This record gives sequence, structure tokens and C-alpha cells, in this order.
Amino acid sequence: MLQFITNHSDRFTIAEEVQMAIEGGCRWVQLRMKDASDEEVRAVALELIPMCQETDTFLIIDDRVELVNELKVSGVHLGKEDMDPLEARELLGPHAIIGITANTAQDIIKYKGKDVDYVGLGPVHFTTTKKKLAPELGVDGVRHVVEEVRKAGVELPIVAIGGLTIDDIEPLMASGVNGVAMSGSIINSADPVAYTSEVMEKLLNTSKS
Ligand code: TZP
Ligand code: MG
Repeated sequence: MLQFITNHSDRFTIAEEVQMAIEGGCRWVQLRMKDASDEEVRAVALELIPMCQETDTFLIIDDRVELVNELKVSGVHLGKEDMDPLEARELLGPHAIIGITANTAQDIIKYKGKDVDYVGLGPVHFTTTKKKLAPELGVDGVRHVVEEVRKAGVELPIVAIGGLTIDDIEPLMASGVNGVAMSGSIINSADPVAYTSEVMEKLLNTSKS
């Protein structure tokens, strides 16, 4: 499972980024435009919606629950300072994908039995894509968090995030995570379509199912 996260690029528009990720086989996109207005995010989302519908690609939006509700996209990703995910569930209904950010095992365990769909756990490595970064976990840190939350009986899917490249996939999947989220390594690669398909291939070869 790969979640592609959009980011500003001097080479591509966001629609081009998403087009390339989809062409490379990714079927889960997070539209993340941290410093943009709702109007700007709405305009880009309206470009992405048909692309995602035509390819059965899940489209989630970072932070903006109202926009998710208005545009009826697949769901929302919520950080610790965003709307409470259970409040978002009330607003968006049972079918929306609701993801949350976690930096520690405790961040995940507190959602045991709660109606959220996945956890983005990180940052694994340093990254310039996100400001106000929590301490880096490293692959070992991720393994420890996964062990602790599984021991606590939490079965939520965990997606590792933060500075990831194709070389992180094998060790991370071996650490027990269910997927990875990537932004910069795809967008800044020489050929984002080819890079995405290599990532998808690697995920397929390392998945346990
Ligand atoms: N949350 C933690 S790290 C990060 C987010 C949104 C950025 C991921 O982007 P990159 O470029 O793959 O490090
Ligand atoms: Mg947020």
C-alpha cells in the first residue's frame, strides 16, 4: 500500500504529480497543500477528482474536513492539531477514510477501538516536506512502536512516513508496517512514473499477503 502525498514542486503542477503517481500504479493520493487557501485546494481537488474516479484511486485531503464533506472525496488525513477524528467521523459518515498522524505508540494506542481507518506513523527520517517535525523514529523506532501497539491489541493499519525512498521499503515492511507514504522521493525523482512503479513493485514483493 502506497499513499502518494502531493507537495509543491517547481517542475510539476499538483495535477501532473498525481497523474504520474497514478500512471505508476499508485491508487491512494493525499492532497496536501499546507499553506494554500480553501479556494486553492478546492480548485486542485476538482482537477484530481475525475482522474481519481476514472482509475479507482482513493483521494483524501489533508486537514480540511469541510472540503472533504463538500467535495465527497474518499476521506481526510488529520494531524494532532486538526479536528478530532471522531468529530470528523460524525460529519463525514461511516464510509469516509479517516487517517491520523502518530509519532509514538501512545498516540496510536489511544485510538484503540475507535472508528479511524489508518495511522500515519513518523517521521521515519528527516524531511523538508513537513515543518515542525517530531523526532525521527528510524526504522528501529518504527519496529518498536509497531510491536508495542500490536501487543496492546491495536490492529489499525500503520503507514510509515517521512523522508522515505524505495530503499526503505524492505526494512520498513519487515518491521511490520502495512504501507508507506511518500512525497519528495517520487516528485523529485528523474522519472516519477517509473519511480512509482518501482515502489509499487517492491511493495508487492515484500507484502506478507
Ligand atoms: N508527515 C510526516 S513526514 C511528512 C508528513 C506529511 C512528509 C512526507 O513527505 P516526504 O517528502 O516523503 O518526506
Ligand atoms: Mg494537519
